[in-house]
Amino acid sequence: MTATVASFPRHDWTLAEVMALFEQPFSDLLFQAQGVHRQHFDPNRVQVSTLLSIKTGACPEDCKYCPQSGHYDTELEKQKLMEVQQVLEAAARARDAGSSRFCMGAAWKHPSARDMPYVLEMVRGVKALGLETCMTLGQLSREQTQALAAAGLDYYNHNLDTSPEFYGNIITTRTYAERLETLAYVREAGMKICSGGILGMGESLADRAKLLIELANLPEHPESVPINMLVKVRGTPLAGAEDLDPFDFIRTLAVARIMMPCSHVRLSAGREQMNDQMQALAFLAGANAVFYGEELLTTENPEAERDRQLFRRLGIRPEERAGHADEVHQAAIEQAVREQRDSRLFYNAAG
Ligand code: SAM
Ligand code: DTB
Ligand code: SF4
Repeated sequence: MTATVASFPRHDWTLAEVMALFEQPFSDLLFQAQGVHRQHFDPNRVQVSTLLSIKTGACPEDCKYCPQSGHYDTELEKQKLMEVQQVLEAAARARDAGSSRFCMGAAWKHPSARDMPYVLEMVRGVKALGLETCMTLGQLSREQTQALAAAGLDYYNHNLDTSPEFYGNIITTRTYAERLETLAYVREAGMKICSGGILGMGESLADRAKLLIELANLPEHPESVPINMLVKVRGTPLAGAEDLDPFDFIRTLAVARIMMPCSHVRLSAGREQMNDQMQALAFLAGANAVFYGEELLTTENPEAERDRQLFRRLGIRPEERAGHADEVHQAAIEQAVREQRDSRLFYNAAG
């Protein structure tokens, strides 16, 4: 028997309730999650974002999963902050390939005052291309957050990664409280939040439940909830982590969908290691966003062609860009034309 859970946004989830969701038989859980999903979304639309690493490697943080941490020898090619023009060229390519959002990531503990003007220029430029903008730059001060919002940044990605209890096993150079503070600044500045975590780092089922509770019990749910499957990178302390049971990964997507019914749940890192059947199950569990393009930040993502074929075989269409209510009418019309062209382009190459 499937427990009845109201599918409106709640912020008072208890551990017992969430554990009960996880412990349901797999089919009951997926049925419930798909029911919630259909109350709030077109089940055959998936939001597509493209990632770009704008500053790569040599990060002072010691996140045990991350190929970009300067604490581990991962044979990664380091790269200084990219030129603004190069970033805009990559964004234009992502737009023409059918992405609606461009996410720029930097391997920083926090942005420096010297780098901020370039970062703000990137936001303005990507926005002017008609794309939604997202950045993930580490910890932000209140002033930096306000400046990013003023430049037109739509989303800030800042993951909680795991439960507060397990956090210290994975990262020792920053605290959970600091992560929450940055998220609060992002909200205060009126931006949308992208925050989620990683599965497969040796955490328990209760840790997964507690991560989702942290996210769902925020004053407002993050608009985007990335659920990453650990990509095991040689040289990182988690390179030899035990494989995650694929059904446990799918269960977590389903529970996230039920707990945050109006959020986009993003099937994030790890898709390259998943077969098509597993990705189809992820969409059935309520995942409705992915990263699109051959590379995540530094590791592989499925080839664009493989994704186009998968979407076609499953009858999935990419979500169109959100309309900008504050833009003039003419700009809205031009955007609609571009969107039509972009979604055609997304399929054309698949023939
Ligand atoms: N430095 C910034 C920060 O940590 O907030 C932004 C970039 S960081 C690479 C963005 C996110 O990528 C991390 O929070 C983590 O969830 C995810 N990530 C990094 N390495 C990963 C890996 N090997 N497997 C899965 N997810 C990973
Ligand atoms: C998120 O949660 N996953 C993305 C994005 N936010 C920035 C990053 C995944 C990184 C995977 C490892 C890499 O490619 O370096
Ligand atoms: Fe640095 Fe972010 Fe990687 Fe942590 S996850 S080491 S903060 S780039």
